[in-house]
This record gives sequence, C-alpha cells and structure tokens, in this order.
Amino acid sequence: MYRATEAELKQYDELGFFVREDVFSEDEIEAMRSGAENVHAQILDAASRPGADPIDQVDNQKYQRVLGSMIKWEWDDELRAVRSMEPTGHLDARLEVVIDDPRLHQPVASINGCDRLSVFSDKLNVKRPGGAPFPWHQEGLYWENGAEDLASVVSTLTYLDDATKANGCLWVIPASHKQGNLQGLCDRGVLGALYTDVALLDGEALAVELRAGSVLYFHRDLVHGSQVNRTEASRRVFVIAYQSGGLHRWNLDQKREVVTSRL
Ligand SMILES: O=C(O)CCC(=O)C(=O)O
Repeated sequence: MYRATEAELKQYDELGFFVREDVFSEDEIEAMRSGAENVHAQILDAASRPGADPIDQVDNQKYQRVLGSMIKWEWDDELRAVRSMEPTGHLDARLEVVIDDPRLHQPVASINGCDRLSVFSDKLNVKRPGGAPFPWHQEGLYWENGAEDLASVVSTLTYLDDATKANGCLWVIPASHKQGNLQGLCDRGVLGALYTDVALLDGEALAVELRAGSVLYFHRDLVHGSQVNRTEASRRVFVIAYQSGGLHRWNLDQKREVVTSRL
C-alpha cells in the first residue's frame, strides 16, 4: 500500500534519495516530539548522576554511553545539550512504535527487495538553537565495520520540526552515492577520515527543506551533512536505518525485527 513507486525507485537509484511529504500527521509528530524531549531529559538526568560512564573525547566530539544509548554531546559545553542519541526507541514507546509503521518501512522494502526487515539503527538528532553542524559524510564508511548486510541498509530521516536552511536542515549532494566510499579530510584529526572532502566532488549541494512529518529516504553512500541552527527553536529528526531481517543492530548484541503484520 505504501510501497515505493517506480518514479521514487528511479530517483533513489539515480540521485541516492527521495522524499515523501506529510507522511505523519501533526498529532503523530507532536507525540514523537514529546518522546524526543522525554528521551533527552532522561539522558541528561542519567548523565549527571554519580557513577555515570565517563565521557570519551575524540577531537571535538564527546561521546558517552548513557541508559543503553551512545550519545554525542553538543560541541559547545555551554549548551549542556545532547545532539545525537543512538538507539533511543527503548527509552520511549512514542519513538519505538514509529519503527513498525508501514508508512515508513514499506518503501524501504521496495528499495532493498527484502520481504522481512530488521532495525540496523535508530537515532535521535536534536539540534538546539546554536547546535553545531554535522560535517559532510557518508554513512557507509561508518558502518562498513560491523554491518552484517550493508547492501540492504536504507536510511529514513523523519522530520519532527519544519526544517529550513536557517535551522540547520539536511543538505545532500545528489548522485554522490554512485561514487562509493569517498576520500576523507586529512587535516581534521582522527575523525577527519570519516568526513567527506567535498572539494573533490562534482555536483551542487541541495538543501532538503521540508515540513515536519515528511520523510527522506537515502542511500548509505549519499554525501550529506547539515549546518548550525541559527534560529531560536530546536530542529529534531528521528533517523531509522533498516536492513534485511534477522540481523544484529549495528554495534549492539541485539536484534529487533520490524513488525510487518500491518503490511
Ligand atoms: O541531523 C542532522 O542534521 C544530520 C543527520 C546525519 O547526517 C546523521 O545523523 O548522520
């Protein structure tokens, strides 16, 4: 019923992404926003308790394992905010339920041809006012160590807020997925190898400005990133990557099948 159309599959193949607008209603998105804020608050609280795991700093990125989620702190300590949390579904049912929504995963099954799906990763990105950019990168490079069936992995990014250039919407470089793994940056520390040197790429970057409730489907090798949030409101997204059925989540000793009974 919600499977990808021929035109969407063609665009995915040629450009590495397609968009579906207004997949979720305002009420559904409001529930996801409440879930996201609840998860963020739980994590801040747990991170400040005695006995919390230590922060591991690599270049300017600060990582910490909190409540079963690998979190990345905002670059600016003053913000006291967490910009990325993975996984998060286990911390709030309003997020977990989204994973099994056929409006989200049926197009994925059309893309990768799988009749069963499992979760590869689920991640919440919360970009507060002043929240830092995500440098240009490709997911495939991060994931190639540890994925059990990388070729089947497809990412979905659900917008919980209207996303604009001003609040740091996602940018993509159309068709960059065709080039496979691209060269990283030599002058950006340890993590530079995972950031794409876009100076070596042809093609104009495209800002994916969308209303809340819309979904972007994208290929693991599509070069993408986002800029600082220059507004006074948060820009939140819920990013779920699916893979073929029966496999472990990325970096976790857990499996999470997608419930497809509503197909
Ligand atoms: O949320 C964003 O702006 C960036 C998302 C992204 O690139 C990622 O999570 O890998």
